[in-house]
Amino acid sequence: MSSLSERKARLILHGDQPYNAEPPLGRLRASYRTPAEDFYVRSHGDLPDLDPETWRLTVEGGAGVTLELSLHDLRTRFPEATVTATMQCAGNRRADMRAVAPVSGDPWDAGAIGTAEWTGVRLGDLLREAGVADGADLHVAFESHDMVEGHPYGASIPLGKAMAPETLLAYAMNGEALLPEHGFPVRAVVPGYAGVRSPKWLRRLAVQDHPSDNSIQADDYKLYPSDVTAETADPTKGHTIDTMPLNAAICEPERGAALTAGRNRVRGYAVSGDRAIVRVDVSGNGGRSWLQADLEHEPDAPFAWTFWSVELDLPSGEHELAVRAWDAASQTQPALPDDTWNHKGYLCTCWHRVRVRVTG
Ligand SMILES: Nc1nc2c(c(=O)[nH]1)N[C@H]1C(S)=C(S)[C@@H](COP(=O)(O)O)O[C@H]1N2
Ligand SMILES: [Mo]
Repeated sequence: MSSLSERKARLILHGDQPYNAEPPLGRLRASYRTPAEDFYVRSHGDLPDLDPETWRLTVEGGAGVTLELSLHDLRTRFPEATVTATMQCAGNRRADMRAVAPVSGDPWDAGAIGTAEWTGVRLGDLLREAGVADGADLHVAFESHDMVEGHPYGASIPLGKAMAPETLLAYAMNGEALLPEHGFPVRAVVPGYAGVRSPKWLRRLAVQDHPSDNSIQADDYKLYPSDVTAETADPTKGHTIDTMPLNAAICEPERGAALTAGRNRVRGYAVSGDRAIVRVDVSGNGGRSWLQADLEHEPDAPFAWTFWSVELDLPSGEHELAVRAWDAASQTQPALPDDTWNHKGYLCTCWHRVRVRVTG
């Protein structure tokens, strides 16, 4: 395994402590499954250094049942499950929103996203073993080993999503043990939900009748209307970001690229929390006209992104390329970052626009 500092050097760094970084978009688009060392890292606190031999997961289930599981227990007491799914930060593409008006948080480009083959155990299998029944109006609250402003990281998901077959406690990513920055030895993977609900470095989980009261769950990752400010935000009124909305990005060419007149290939990704991508439109003139891209999607991976590509015939001059996707509910994306601007800069889903200069 490469060292953490070697891996950091591969990525575009937003912060060192906490460590936050994303890959260049061309590299992100190079493989459908993102290699672990090219996968964005979003951390709120320290990167815990955990010993897999002594690591234990405490599970507080229904009816007073408490399980204490080692990594060996997870691997041997439950069937192994593998899911190819996209993980995406709610702040992906925040930089575009920041161009409208100031927002808090790191200025992520379109690289706070990645897709991996996650292997572990189904959270539902473990919860059933802990005496939890399907269907009740309950929540699964996770607690992690990293410390965020003096408290352990914590978040929760509704029990229904915890019981869904796609939701895992993962110990491997693309067939290898998790890297330390991606949650070694065990993290949650909640496909279709914002990355914040997939806690890394798990320590404990509990079934309870209310969402986690950890500030990550209770205060952060809420969607507000555009007239709400940091001073007026009331977290009890903000919408909790769970399922991710429809989004798409151009990965190649990169912003400001110098191209040669004629046919140029444009490539990117499209993604929707829990719906299929049915169409991707690409424009070479800022959205005045559109061509349909070819789509590439892995079969049997409903929670993974769609790769797309199209050839545009570009004359000399300055052009604005744009992309918008359509999902299985026939919905598409807003045109401008202004349309959904919020002071936290979450869920920037407007048409992704890339200016290029074409000569010759
Ligand atoms: N324990 C813990 N889990 C966490 C986080 C964190 O800071 N601590 N960040 C969350 C957020 S906001 C995202 S987007 C994803 C990012 O996962 P990755 O760093 O493996 O890409 O992890 C989530 N799980
Ligand atoms: Mo995130």
